[in-house]
Amino acid sequence: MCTDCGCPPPEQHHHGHQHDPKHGSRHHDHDHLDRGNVGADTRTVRIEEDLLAKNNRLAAANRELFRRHQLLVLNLVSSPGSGKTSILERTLADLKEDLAFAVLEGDQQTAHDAERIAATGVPVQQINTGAGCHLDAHMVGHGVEHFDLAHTAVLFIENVGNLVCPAAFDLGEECKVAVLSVTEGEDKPVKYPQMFRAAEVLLINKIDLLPHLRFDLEKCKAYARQVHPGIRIFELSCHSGAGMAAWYDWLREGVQKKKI
Ligand SMILES: Nc1nc2c(ncn2[C@@H]2O[C@H](COP(=O)(O)OP(=O)(O)O)[C@@H](O)[C@H]2O)c(=O)[nH]1
Ligand SMILES: [Mg+2]
Ligand SMILES: [Zn+2]
Ligand SMILES: [Zn+2]
Repeated sequence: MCTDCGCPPPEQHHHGHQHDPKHGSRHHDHDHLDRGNVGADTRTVRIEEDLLAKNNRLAAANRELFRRHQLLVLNLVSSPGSGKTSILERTLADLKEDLAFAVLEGDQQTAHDAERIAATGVPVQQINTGAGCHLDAHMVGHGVEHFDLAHTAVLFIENVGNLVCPAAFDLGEECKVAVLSVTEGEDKPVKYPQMFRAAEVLLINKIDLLPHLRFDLEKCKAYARQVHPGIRIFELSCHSGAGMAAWYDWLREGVQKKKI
């Protein structure tokens, strides 16, 4: 949770715009919390709940917007460097003729990932969170204002690299897709169970490196299923292309389900 790790609360993000609460789900009201005199533990807990409640309200508005546009929205979560942007680059390059994509890129600083995505020709918007360690529903609600959602089938949200905080924040997505690369150690699902419980899908990336590592793939999958029975697991390498076809089939299936 942000209040534990010290990232600034959303209300420190000031707006130069007005929101019209009557104007559908793209616009939301901002009943900013009074954060004065935070000190007592009970008050801290209370604010944590309020922040999450506010986030959940904005996430519900995002979800309604995405539903209206029959949009498949996937929230990519992982530690830094597992290969989220690389998986996106390869996926977009391979599927962009068949499916209309848009990408929201979350990072504390820089537009490096947005530049990598822009090179594929897919619409992309960078969100910099500054000291913040996760994206929240409010940032996503504004981020998607830059896209033509009526002509988009899949929105990828690349979250800030962090296996802890993004687990707690609903963005209005269809589901979280966790990426774990084989260089990170097979025990991460049991060390960060909240994240792997929150994710419906797990992409085990960089399997091209397995011959060089001591990484027990079966144990990793067993750990993931221990914290989340039924989690959907794909083993792949976006460098070699191994296993990408099954991930693409899952994506296409998800898009089809949205059209029903
Ligand atoms: N060997 C190998 N390296 C990969 C693979 N996917 C990503 N990488 C490398 O991992 C590093 C981090 O990738 P990046 O996509 O920036 O990760 P992100 O921080 O999760 O977005 C880069 O040096 C990539 O080239 C893969 O499938 N195999
Ligand atoms: Mg990235
Ligand atoms: Zn945090
Ligand atoms: Zn706003």
